[in-house]
Amino acid sequence: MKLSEINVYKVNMRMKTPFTTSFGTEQDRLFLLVEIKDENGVSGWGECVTSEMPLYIEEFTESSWIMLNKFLIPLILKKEIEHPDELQKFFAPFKRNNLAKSALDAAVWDLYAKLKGISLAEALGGTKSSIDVGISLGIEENIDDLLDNIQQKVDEGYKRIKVKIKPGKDVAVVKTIRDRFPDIPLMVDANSAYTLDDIETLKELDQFNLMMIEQPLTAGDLIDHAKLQKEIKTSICLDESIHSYDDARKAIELCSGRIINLKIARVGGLTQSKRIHDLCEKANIPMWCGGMLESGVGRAHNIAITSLTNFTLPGDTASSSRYWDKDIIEPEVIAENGVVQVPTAPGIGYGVNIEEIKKHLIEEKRYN
Ligand code: OSB
Ligand code: MG
Repeated sequence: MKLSEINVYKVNMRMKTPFTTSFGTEQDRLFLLVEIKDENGVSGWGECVTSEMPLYIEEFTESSWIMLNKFLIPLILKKEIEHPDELQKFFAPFKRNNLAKSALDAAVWDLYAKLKGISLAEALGGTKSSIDVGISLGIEENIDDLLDNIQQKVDEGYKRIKVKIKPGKDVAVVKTIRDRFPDIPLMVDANSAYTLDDIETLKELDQFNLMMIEQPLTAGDLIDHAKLQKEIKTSICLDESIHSYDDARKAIELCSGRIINLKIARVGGLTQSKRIHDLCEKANIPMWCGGMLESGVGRAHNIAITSLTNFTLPGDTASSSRYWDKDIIEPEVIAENGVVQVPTAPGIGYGVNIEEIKKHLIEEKRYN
């Protein structure tokens, strides 16, 4: 396939409700979309899931915009390749910037599957025809609002509820949730807000029968996570700590946690996601697919990767309507009773609505 034309779109989409984590609140999603066309005009799509500010990860929308336009797109424009894995050798000299690399990788994978006439899930080696999903709920000022949110999502059938925590909004919040919902599959996500000095607080969470605690400590702290995991019964799940195959390998070797949240973008795309999937499968480390408040484009890629066998735990890929009044794909992603059907049409299996993208467009660049 020839990567004949590449378009990058900077868009701003407002979510229905603000989303609050230990690192901040976001409602306007300023992110990038990438479209790669072959010589016959067939399009593959990818999403660069950055935010306006580098709070979750060091990349942010303006940095990835520069990374893509100045460095990454010129490397691959007009190149003839056989398989998406070949992008790795082009990207290798440039350090990290995984969210930007992932957008191109994902678009090339979509294009590749479309040209083969198979679904992206099949191209990746996925075998599940449907995936189980949970939902991630932000921190609320008022605990009754959080309880109402949980009740609503439990009623909608989501397979597990994840709530965000931070120091001062942890043990008491989880206790209130457990008192009201004694049996729901429940987990918490700290987004790196704690240190080993907080070990007593983190131990207290053991009493609530949580499925896991996601990323309690700083991203680089694989050793401290291993120390913590020895002291608490609840399984640690790593999110921000895993940027590469080697991060996953080291985390497994050090016993820094028992579960991995895989985000396609954080590890630099689908080729790397598959490698990490296979590593975790061999090591008996269960996985699930995390979310970055994606539009339908990124959501479609998440569904495809989750069709692989070792994604044994429900992920964060909720319905489009949980985030958007109107998504940019057709049909929208729908979780029915916590189950999303994996599309069988070629590529991501959803149509991309250019007219809808135009409504949110801030800036675009075209290369051909
Ligand atoms: O830590 O998983 C996270 C959203 C933005 C940045 C980081 C995270 C999240 C979520 C939301 O938890 C997942 C989603 O619904 O897309
Ligand atoms: Mg997380």
